[in-house]
Amino acid sequence: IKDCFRGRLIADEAKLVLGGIRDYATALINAERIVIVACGTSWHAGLVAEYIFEEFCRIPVEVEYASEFRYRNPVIKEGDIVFAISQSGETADTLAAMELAKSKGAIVLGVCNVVGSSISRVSHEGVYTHAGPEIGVASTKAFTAQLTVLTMIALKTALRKGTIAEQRYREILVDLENIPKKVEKALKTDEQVKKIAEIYKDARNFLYLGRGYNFPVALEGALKLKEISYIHAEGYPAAEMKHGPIALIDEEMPVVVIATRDSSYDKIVSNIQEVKARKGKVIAVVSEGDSLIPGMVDHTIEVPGTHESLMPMVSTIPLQLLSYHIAVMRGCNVDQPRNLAKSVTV
Ligand code: F1P
Repeated sequence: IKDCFRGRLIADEAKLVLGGIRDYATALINAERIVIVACGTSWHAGLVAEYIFEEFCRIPVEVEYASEFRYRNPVIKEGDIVFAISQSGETADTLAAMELAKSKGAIVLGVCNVVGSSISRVSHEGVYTHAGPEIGVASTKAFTAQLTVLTMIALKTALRKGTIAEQRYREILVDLENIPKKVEKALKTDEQVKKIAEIYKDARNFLYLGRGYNFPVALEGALKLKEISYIHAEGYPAAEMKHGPIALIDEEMPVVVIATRDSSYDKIVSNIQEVKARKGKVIAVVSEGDSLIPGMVDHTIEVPGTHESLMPMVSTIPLQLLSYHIAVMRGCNVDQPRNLAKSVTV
């Protein structure tokens, strides 16, 4: 284990933000760009990280499916920072992408859950998420833990770079410390989500929409439903709806809209109006106390508010619950979905 992450196993990441990547902290601060490689849910965590790194650190970020990156000839320069994110630490595509990046001179930093896994060994340095074992195949708490680690790395980097004011940094850190309580509260939507699941469990398709930080959440919500309920679901940036998916909307189509209070709130309200005008059934995830959206939609699920960059950790919870309940009601094995492996090692 010492060899994996250079002995910097960190027990409490909240206090030792860059504890796992100290040797490369300066390289990260000076990076001209960051590339993130991952698969599935971890790739969605990478998308959130893109927004966070770009907003706070002003470093350009590209997020690549490891399964594509490894088979093409990507432009990687000596000293580029490549983050590899993986729950299992064994995903073959992610490992191959890391090896490719390393062969081109990149600094490869791992974010993974399983101590001593292959990905931790291939990383130059990295951070363990310590989310505990995922019981099922579909990644859930690993997603939240990946976001926590990546947010802390981005915030600390931004502070050292001087791209975030100290006051703002501290405010977001306080919000981050309050996330566990908010996640607990979001989990209390369980009974309400179960009732919604009962209504839509036989739907053939679902659409998930989000903007900004909630766009990757829409993708993740759709993936969870596909993985464990075998219902076709598409996640889309809400603003892209008018460029195609709007044609799918009718009274048969449940549309899950992640519409928490953030800088794109007014725009997502317009998107909800567009869906309702076409008779789509809207299930909206909103911030506590929202008095506008509940009057416009078919179902609302309230979650506690937080800084918009941290919202994915909270807003993803009811979507995980929705997939879970629909899967159970359809008689699917939520822990071992058909055709899926916990570690995709081929
Ligand atoms: C990536 C992943 C998971 C998904 C399933 C298949 O795994 O796509 O996100 O839920 O388990 O593998 P990992 O690299 O994060 O372990």
